[in-house]
Order: sequence, then C-alpha cells, then structure tokens
Amino acid sequence: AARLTLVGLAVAALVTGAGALVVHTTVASAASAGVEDEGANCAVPALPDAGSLPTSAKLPDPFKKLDGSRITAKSDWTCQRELIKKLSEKFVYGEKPAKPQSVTGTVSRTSITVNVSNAGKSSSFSASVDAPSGNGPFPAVVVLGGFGADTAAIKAAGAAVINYDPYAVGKEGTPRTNKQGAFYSIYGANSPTGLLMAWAWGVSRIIDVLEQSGGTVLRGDATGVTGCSRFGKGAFVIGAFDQRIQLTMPIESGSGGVPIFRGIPGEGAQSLSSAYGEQPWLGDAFGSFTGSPARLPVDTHEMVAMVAPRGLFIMDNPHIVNLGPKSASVAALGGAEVYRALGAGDNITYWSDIQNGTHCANRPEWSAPLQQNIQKYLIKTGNSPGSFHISSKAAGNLAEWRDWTTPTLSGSTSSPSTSISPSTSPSTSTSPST
Ligand code: MCU
Repeated sequence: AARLTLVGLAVAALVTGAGALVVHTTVASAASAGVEDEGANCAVPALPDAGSLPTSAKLPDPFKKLDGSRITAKSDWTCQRELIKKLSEKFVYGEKPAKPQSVTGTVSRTSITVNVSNAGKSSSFSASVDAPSGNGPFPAVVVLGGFGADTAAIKAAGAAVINYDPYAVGKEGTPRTNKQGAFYSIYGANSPTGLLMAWAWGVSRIIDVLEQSGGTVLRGDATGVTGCSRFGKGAFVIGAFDQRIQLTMPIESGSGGVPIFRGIPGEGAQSLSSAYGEQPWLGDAFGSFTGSPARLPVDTHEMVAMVAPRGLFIMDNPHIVNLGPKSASVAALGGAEVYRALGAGDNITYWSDIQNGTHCANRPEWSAPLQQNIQKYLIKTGNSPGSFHISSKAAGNLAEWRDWTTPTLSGSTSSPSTSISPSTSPSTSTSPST
C-alpha cells in the first residue's frame, strides 16, 4: 500500500450496493514510481568538444567529474550518472530524446500497441506478448529479435515475453543519412542518433504504455530486457538508458555492446570501424573515434555503471574472439566497482564460463541464473547474490586498464525505487573452460 503513494493516482472510492468499499484506481500498478532518467534535472556543465579531448589508454574514472574532482557521496551518483549519460549520447550513441508529447497505446495478453506523436509528427509500432499461463499481472521481459534468449526459461520463471522487433523502430540496411523506422519518422531520417539508441527509445515508449495501462495484464514496474548479438548491443543500451528497467541481460553483444572500446583492437575483436560501418548502430559522432578509442571520454564500463544499482546479468561467449569477450569482462569488472561503491555489488552477474561455442546458442549454464535474476528483480521473491563466472579463455584484468581506485562513498543512494543490497564484492570464480 505504501507503494501507492509514489505516483499521483486518480482514485475513486465507491460504495457498492452491498456496502463494501471498492477502490478503483486508474493506475493500478502505480507501484511504478518509474522515472526513465532520475538525473534529468541535474545541472551538467558544458561538455568538451570532440577536438579537445585528451588521449588516455586507460579507462576513464567513472567517479570523476568534469572539473577533475571526484564524487564523495552515494547521493552524488545521480548527477554523475547524468554526466556519463550526456557524454555517452554526445560521443557514442547519439541523443535519446525525452518522452514525446503524446504516448498512447494498448496492452493485452497477446499484444502491445504504441502510438507516439511529437511536434506534429507521429508514428506507431506494436509487439506481440507471450504470457505464462495463469492470471497476471505479470512482469515482462522485452526480448529483442526473437533469437538467442531462453524464452521458455523466462516464462517458466513467471515473466511474460514481449517480442520486440527493433527494426520497426530503427531499420537496418539504410545509410546514415536516411535512417528509417518509428523513431526516425519522428526525429528525422538524418538524425545523428544511432539504431541502438532508437531501439532504446522504443522500449521506453513500451514502458510508458505499460505504466499507463493500469498494470492489470503486464506490470508497469517490473520490466527486463534481453537479446543476443546485435540485439545484445541493443539490450545493453536499452537497460543503461531507462532506469525503469529492473533487469538488463545482454547476450554475446560484441563490438558496440558490452566490450570496452579501448580493448577491442588489442583483443582482435570486430574492429570499431567495422561495427560502425556495418549498420548505423552507433551514433554518427562515433565515426571520429573508431581509430582512436583512447580519445573517448567514456567507455562501456560506465554504461555498465549506468545500470547500477539495478539488476544486470551479462552473458558472454569466450570461444569467439570476434565478440571481444575479454574486453567485455573488463567492462563488467570496471562497472562492478561502481556497483560496489553504491553498496550494490550483489546486483551484477557476469557469465562467460560456458561450453558450447556456437554464437547465440541456447545454453544450459545460463538458465538457472536467468531464472534467479528474474525472481530477484522482476518477481521480487528471490535474493540470489550476483557473481562472476569468467572463463579463463577470455579473462580480462581490470588492474591493467585503470589508474583510479574505488572510493568509499558516504551515505545512501538517492534512488528510492530500487533496493540496494549490502555492500559486498561480487564473488569471483574463474574456472577453466574447454
Ligand atoms: C555480435 O553482433 C553482430 C556483429 O557485430 C556483426 O558483425 C555480425 O554481422 O552480426 C552479429 C549478429 O548480430 O549476429 C546475429
């Protein structure tokens, strides 16, 4: 009941013929104290220009502000995250516009429709829903692209699957000057925002509709996201950029996804210029960094940190060097330092200790942690601590990549919508893989 105080509700109390008090709420799952970006009102100082960025082979310090000082309190994280968000938008992914003027839609057991309009332009898209048997409301996991994610395990854990077609929102196969899809119908075919962020915008609009629907079929306050390969890149960016997403689960995301940009050339993963050129996944501005990632003022350990303290379960494949699994482990370890500093070290899991090397295969090793993560962050019954299972075939060493230490931040976080578990380091098991 306390949760109902979080959102402005339209509540009508009626006395029925039998004299019982019936309370109707227009936002039944008003538990969704959902805020897409809790730092939206932070005063972020002017960002540097691309031309004036220093070169640094090491990972940027996620605790360092633009003026060179470091944050000291957990409550500083909201605005530090906002700085990282703005830098990531400017130099990596392109801007994610705030919620459009109008978002409407419908939610049923079998489908979701989304209608958006902004500044005189409109577009719409839909997604099919695959709910478990029984009565809802169900938490839901948005699955991008329909492969690589263990949808049977998701449903067995008690969550519905929202089958999201990213291409409806941002198509592949177009030149950067003529981007297409529901996002670009509104923000323009030559918007510099890349497909990953367009896909992220689309999922945020689905969550808007879930929140508005009253949460009677699908809950508006319990959303996860997953996808494999290019859709793993998408899942990562989607979860990083919407704080209403309680559980982010990228699978084998490769270059442009979880792996640190700085590590990709040395590891021999898909080159940044290849990933940038293959599809307009990354923002147009990333084009001037493909040959010099050491100039980037952010790296992906900070996108990992943007997810903190929310649930994050990174699945990766140590058998395919092209995916950059070593660089992905460094991103996870680096981002985990922020989780730890926030007292949420238990909320991140990284798992690359797997047998089958086939890209986006169904993997028995991941089904138990997948279900535990869904129970913990979406159903909110479980409490399994996160853990690191890094294959020795692709184990990065964070110490080689950083010249900063992890501060002890004072106080508690300013993020009431997510529970923070006690400060613990993620338990690490590095086991050999065959
Ligand atoms: C790992 O994700 C991508 C990869 O970046 C591309 O180079 C390749 O063409 O496709 C992969 C993928 O999405 O596979 C399904």
